[in-house]
Amino acid sequence: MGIELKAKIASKYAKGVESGDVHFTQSDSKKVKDSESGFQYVVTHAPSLLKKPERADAEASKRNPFAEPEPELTVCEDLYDLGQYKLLLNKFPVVPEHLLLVTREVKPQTAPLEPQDLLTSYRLLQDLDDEDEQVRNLIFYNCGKTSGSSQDHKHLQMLRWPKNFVAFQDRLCSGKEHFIPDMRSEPLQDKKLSFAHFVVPLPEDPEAVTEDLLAMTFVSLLQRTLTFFQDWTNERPNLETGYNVLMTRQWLCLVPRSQSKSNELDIGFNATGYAGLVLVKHEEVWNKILEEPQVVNRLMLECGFPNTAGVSATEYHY
Ligand code: B4P
Repeated sequence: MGIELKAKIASKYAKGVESGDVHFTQSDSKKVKDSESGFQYVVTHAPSLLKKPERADAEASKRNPFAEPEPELTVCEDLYDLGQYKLLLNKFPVVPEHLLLVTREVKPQTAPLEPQDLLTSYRLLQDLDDEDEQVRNLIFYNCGKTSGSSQDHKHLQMLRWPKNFVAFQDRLCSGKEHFIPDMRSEPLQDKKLSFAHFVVPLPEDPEAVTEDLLAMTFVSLLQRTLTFFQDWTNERPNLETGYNVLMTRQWLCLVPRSQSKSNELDIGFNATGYAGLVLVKHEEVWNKILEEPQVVNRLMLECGFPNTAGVSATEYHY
């Protein structure tokens, strides 16, 4: 299935670009290192995204593009014959072959992931990753307005991981075994980062990654994530629930979000930002981040919540 699906995606994408149905955006990318935390970021500058008012935002206000997606963008009408998902090409990619895993039934983008969403995502990763070719993918879910999502129909996204890029989640999970966080064991969280994030390594053996294991792991991370929206209700009563879910074959990560855009600099983040993949549209923001990569950690906090590393679940569980 993997080889067949890869070929289908590649051919659909090539045809889509040629016919103009896929609007690929050219960009520059640079890898930078934050000298304070030691973390890497891949910063991508795509200024032409600013000049395209006709793109996703404008479309979002007109119609639901996922209810009846363009056939030219549809890779699978019914992915894996489950009767649940369509697999589409992103119409406005910055990275080639950017995919969308869209529910066939109309569901809201504020709904949590279901066990089958998680297992299907893992299956896609298994089918499209290729260790020999150093091809790795990231699946992500922007849940709620503050998470950076712009379309309300439930969808996950899949992006090819930049070559030789090590995210903070990779460092955190390196050499660690899978576990399901409970009252005695907290998810992994890196003290050096400013913002709250919850990470669990996934089993190395794909056979061990079952629907139950993914569901239990996700729920344990979601419980911690939702705590923030209860704890902050006095200070910010209008705070909407929002969070990002990030998954690779190696780990699952949730990040609670307080806002989609920074006030300090003109930049917004979706889940990819919280893997260290920072998309920039404005030239001055690009220059600022290249000069001072440490600013990213500060912006992430502004759009997230303070790190809770070292705080046990009993202290902030509800
Ligand atoms: P959302 O979850 O709602 O929003 P988003 O990906 O954050 O993209 P947004 O639309 O806010 O654009 P942004 O300027 O941040 O996902 C909806 C997705 O549906 C979008 O990706 C959109 O392109 C796509 N879409 C809209 N209409 C469609 C249609 N008719 N058919 C198929 N797909 C449709 O980002 C611009 C682009 O860069 C987006 O594609 C985004 O996903 C991508 N991107 C963001 N950060 C990135 C990063 N760090 N690296 C690479 N790409 C990145």
